[in-house]
Amino acid sequence: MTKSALITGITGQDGSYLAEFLLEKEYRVYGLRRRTSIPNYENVVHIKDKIEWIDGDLTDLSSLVRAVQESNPDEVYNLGAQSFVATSWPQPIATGEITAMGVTNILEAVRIIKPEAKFYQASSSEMFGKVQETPQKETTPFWPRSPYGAAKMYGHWITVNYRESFNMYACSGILFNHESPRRGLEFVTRKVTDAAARIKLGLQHELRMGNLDAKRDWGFAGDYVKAMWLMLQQEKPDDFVISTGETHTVEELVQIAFDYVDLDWKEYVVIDKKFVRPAEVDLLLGDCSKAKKELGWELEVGFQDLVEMMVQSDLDKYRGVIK
Ligand code: NDP
Ligand code: GDR
Repeated sequence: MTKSALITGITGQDGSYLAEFLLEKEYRVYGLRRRTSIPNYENVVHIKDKIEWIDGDLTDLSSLVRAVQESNPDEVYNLGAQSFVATSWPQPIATGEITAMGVTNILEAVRIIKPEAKFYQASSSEMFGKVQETPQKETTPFWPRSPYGAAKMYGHWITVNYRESFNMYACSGILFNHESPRRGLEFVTRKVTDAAARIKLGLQHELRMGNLDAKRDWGFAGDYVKAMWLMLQQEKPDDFVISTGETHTVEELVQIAFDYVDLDWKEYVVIDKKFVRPAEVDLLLGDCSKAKKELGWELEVGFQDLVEMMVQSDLDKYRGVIK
């Protein structure tokens, strides 16, 4: 029988890869889209006609109730969020309403309309925040360092609570940073790969950056959405860390991107306080052995290949524009 999935955040990076993955598995895919002044289908333009669109917003419970009614889903993936950490300081309340309370809204819609649907919550390694243990795993205590991290921590625990209180099949994936050519331009990987391509082509002359010493565990989004699906195919719901088990500094990221276009990054990168955060997460490094063992999840794309794939994609994009 054809399965149905409802995805919030389908226009974002992960939503687009997950929708592709589920369509290949012959799911009926419903996507929640919110009203924007200019429609944003860049990531899903190639599959737009295969998605059943439902208008709604994570801050509007009534729209979510209708979305669950209309889609009658077997699986619900809650990927929608105000997901940019830096914006969570100037917009802490909106971040809380969407990224924290939005999770309760969608859980309530599922509980009221279709409590037997399986539910995935997009939790984040940002919840670990201040380093207390490395590598970080499912049992590592949380100490979020931003309004975003605090909001995600609420979303994580409310998901666990709905599982324990209402016996719902609700899982939380604690995903470490994952990137792709579809990553938003403000996130550090895409900002760097886009700049390396533009500087190489003479379209930009410098790259203004914040903290180059921060360390992240960066994987490929295409690999990570498979883990989301796997979490909903198990006998019992549970929470899993998804990561590569490698950490790199922002400086290493910059170096690989500029090396790929044969440029010396030191000639172009300027440190600008504007991009330094009020509080930083210094080191993220995940231990995903539980996911490997219990889900059989495996990573396919490594860090260097990921950065080079992104620079190449940005070069191709601008070469197309220049033509
Ligand atoms: P993106 O920022 O690319 O996508 C966010 C999505 O959320 C967009 O589709 C956006 O819609 C939607 N959205 C924003 N506000 C609302 C709202 N009020 N109602 C409904 N939808 C809304 O994020 P990613 O794809 O990178 O991440 C997916 C999820 O995973 C997020 O929850 C993120 O916090 C989390 N996460 C991401 C990680 C990563 O490294 N990528 C790591 C760990 C967790 P629109 O297009 O209209 O803006
Ligand atoms: P992050 O991703 O905050 O880890 O959250 P981001 O790419 O924004 O930052 C990573 C690290 O790079 C440092 N940095 C800069 N970051 C940006 N954006 N711009 C800069 O100029 C810059 N210079 C240095 C940051 O200080 C930080 O240490 C991402 C998001 O996808 C979240 O939604 C997700 O939950 C987490 O990953 C896991």
